[in-house]
Amino acid sequence: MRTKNRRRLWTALFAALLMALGLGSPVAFGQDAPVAAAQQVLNWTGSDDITKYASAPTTAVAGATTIVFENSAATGNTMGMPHTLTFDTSDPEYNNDVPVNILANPNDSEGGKHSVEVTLTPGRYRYHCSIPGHEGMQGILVVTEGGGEDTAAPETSAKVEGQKNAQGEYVGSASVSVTATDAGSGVDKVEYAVGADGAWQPYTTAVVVDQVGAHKIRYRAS
Ligand SMILES: [Cu+2]
Repeated sequence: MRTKNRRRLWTALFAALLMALGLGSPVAFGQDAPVAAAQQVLNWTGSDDITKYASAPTTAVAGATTIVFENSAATGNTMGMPHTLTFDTSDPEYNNDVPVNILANPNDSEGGKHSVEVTLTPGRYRYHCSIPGHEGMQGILVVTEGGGEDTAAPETSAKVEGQKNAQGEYVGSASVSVTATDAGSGVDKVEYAVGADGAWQPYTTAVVVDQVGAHKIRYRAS
């Protein structure tokens, strides 16, 4: 079983910008570390039926994946019958790079629930139950490209514009513009939030702040 963990492709960059209107402190901002998306989990289940899996995924995206196969009373197996989740690694028509072969029985040491870590690649995988007489338990899993190999967060920056007084404070109003670029897969979206706990909103145009006081504008891009 391969256990190589490829980091998922979606990354985000968070940053915050502090600005002062009328009274307050000078502009400052900081950045948090990129955040990786949760790993993909695929679930198969077995029951008393020897003609098909009780449930099985049909599609997935390429990359690090947890495969879970449960064959227990909870998934409809009341007879203590074993099943396997076996990926075909011999037919050249399908991907053969993930040698999953899980035998699960409601009465085994795991209570019939097993999981393995794999790395899926784009293409089609054929899986089946290898117990004699269970040939009907089979299917195809279609794996698509997971959005490229871009693991670098976008470059983001923010700029405050407006008229300032002698103390460096903005007078009347200030306009905050955010830019984001990404040399890899490109920028998916740019968002901003007003205040330390304001809701994230899509960024489309410069944000105008016209309330007196110190303001924190957060921004991020993925
Ligand atoms: Cu079976």
